[in-house]
Amino acid sequence: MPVQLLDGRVVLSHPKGASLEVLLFGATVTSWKAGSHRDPQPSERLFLSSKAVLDGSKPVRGGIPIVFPCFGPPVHPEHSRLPQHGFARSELWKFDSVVMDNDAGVSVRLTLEPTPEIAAKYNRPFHLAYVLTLAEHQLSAALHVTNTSTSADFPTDNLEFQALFHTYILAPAGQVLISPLQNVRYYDKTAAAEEDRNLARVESRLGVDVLKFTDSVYEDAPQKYDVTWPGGGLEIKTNALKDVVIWNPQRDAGSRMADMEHAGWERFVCVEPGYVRGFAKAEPGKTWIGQQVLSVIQEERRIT
Ligand code: TA6
Repeated sequence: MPVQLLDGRVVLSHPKGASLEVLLFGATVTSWKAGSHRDPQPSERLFLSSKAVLDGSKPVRGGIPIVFPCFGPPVHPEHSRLPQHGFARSELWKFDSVVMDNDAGVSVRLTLEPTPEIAAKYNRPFHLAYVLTLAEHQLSAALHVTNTSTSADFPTDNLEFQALFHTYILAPAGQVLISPLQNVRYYDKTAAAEEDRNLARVESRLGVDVLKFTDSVYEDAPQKYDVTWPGGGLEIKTNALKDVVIWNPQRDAGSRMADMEHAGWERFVCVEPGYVRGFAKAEPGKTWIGQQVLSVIQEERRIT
């Protein structure tokens, strides 16, 4: 059964063994299993905390939460009533359709439209569609943001938003390197002083590690990344997601998170493609599409 609708989640099964699970809650991917040429046996590629809350009462700690319409604490006036990272990851999405089901891949579409609860905190007309496509060694996630405004009722017709895939990659945090980010401008959110958090820095490293508490927002980044470690890795390609966040809380911050399993910070790196510096815009009736494509790296790639 390539697509199964089970209690509040959708399970995709590729004919060659890969699989994907996504909760209707937040349209949160909670599992992606894929093999490689070297090791065809599918294995889990995403981190999901064993303490993650999956009953819809809070965002999921792990997998791929969707961040929309704001990243971090809201700064846009239209987002002032929203929680950190917006509402998309905390709302119940609808299963819309099976988009593709063949040997090339299995693809489904989930949707989210304004509910009274959403409108009470975010009074903008919008439509979200999320298209997930599972291939043998690859996962594509595409967020379609449509500005359904047809009138000039609002101060500005354009829909202004931020969007990001908060991807928890299962990886040995003590050995993982992310490249290429050398010479890219970034902002260090771990800095104590606000002025230091807002200070534009330039990455000097060939490969970025997360050996210490890391929360870095890279701006106008390459939109293609290798996340590698001895014996494994993922390649990430993106469209329209000009920025990327690298995050690992490490022990101090991680141990204070109620839904972070003990020493969970040792088992993942968050590599989060997004549009988070400034705001993406969709004109009335137009649709913006942000996509990430995760591929299992088939050969040894190390940054020397
Ligand atoms: O993407 C990094 C980040 O913004 C960190 O600052 C940290 O807050 C992380 O997201 C997790 O946020 P959450 O709201 O899911 O606990």
